[in-house]
Amino acid sequence: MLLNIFLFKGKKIRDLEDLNIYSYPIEIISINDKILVNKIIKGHDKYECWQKINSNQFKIAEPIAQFINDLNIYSSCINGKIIIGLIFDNEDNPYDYMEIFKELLNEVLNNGNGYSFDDEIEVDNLLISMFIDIKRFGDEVIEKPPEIEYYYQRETFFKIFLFGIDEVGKSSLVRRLKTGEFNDNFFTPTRKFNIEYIPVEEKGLFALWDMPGQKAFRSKWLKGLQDSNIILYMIDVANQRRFEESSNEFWNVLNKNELNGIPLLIIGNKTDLVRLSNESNNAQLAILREELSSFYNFNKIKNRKWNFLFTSVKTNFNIDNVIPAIFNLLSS
Ligand SMILES: Nc1nc2c(ncn2[C@@H]2O[C@H](COP(=O)(O)OP(=O)(O)OP(=O)(O)O)[C@@H](O)[C@H]2O)c(=O)[nH]1
Ligand SMILES: [Mg+2]
Repeated sequence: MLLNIFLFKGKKIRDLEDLNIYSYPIEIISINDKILVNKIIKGHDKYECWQKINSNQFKIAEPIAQFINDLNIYSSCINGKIIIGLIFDNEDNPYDYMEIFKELLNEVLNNGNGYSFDDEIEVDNLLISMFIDIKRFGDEVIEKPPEIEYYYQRETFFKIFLFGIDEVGKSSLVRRLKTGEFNDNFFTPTRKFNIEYIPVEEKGLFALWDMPGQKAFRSKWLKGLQDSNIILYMIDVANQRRFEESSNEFWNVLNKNELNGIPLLIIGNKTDLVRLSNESNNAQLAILREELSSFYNFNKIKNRKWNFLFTSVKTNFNIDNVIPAIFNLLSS
């Protein structure tokens, strides 16, 4: 399984004082690991990597495999200036990934659009999109954990894409579904794509993609959406101040043509924070539902099956209905 992707960049790659290291999704290699960094760079010494390049095309050297400090590293050198590498689980064979690694690099760098390594956002995007593509290739083509393989064979593997602005309760929902737990003080904004596998009895295996909701990460949502079987959009119904922002983000994504036809479940979470007098819960929720509907223009949702569900991850309200609601949409 792919664990990490990293990139070294500097005016002179061998000058560690001037070297920048980027990684995704976690920092495994730091500039302070001088010996490790040096060894990775030196690994490319013997090969064509450091030759001069005289063309506009990026030259991507054959990747080399190294095993350093217990890390299974597979890296390639680009134009003698940049090293991009993958870190795998120790038991993985990096050569299984040779073709896809080279192909993806070529696709991104030599597509005629003039890739710039000077633009940090481009570098970030390169790492994230390659990470996702290589990981997907690994999960789907090379090594499926037995459990996942079983579900693939039975064709009951579902990718569920969960998004929404920050702090609405997405990660809390995933944790609730996976472990049954909820922790009030568990406020840890998600910073990376979080993928949890949840087997659902007699139905199949859910791969729940829990997206980070903070502004800086929203441009990455579209990266993760590919191949989703259903999309889930979560709203914090108690936080009216952010309805407008949330509605804008909702429509930004829904308006993408490639998502036509993909079913949608909208989850109105944190009902426990909306003051409801117990006896008339249903009537009050119906009113709230109407308000949300007109605010978010739910009536404009076209080209897909969709549904709406109120929940409280905190009190467990309707949590048991989340998976049935998903299956209803998937199976009709
Ligand atoms: N009262 C109440 N609090 C909730 C509920 N669901 C989640 N929370 C709390 O809301 C906060 C944010 O929850 P998260 O699950 O981290 O939110 P998120 O949508 O994953 O946020 P990002 O990862 O930043 O996008 C946490 O403190 C949770 O405990 C709920 O139903 N009711
Ligand atoms: Mg989260």
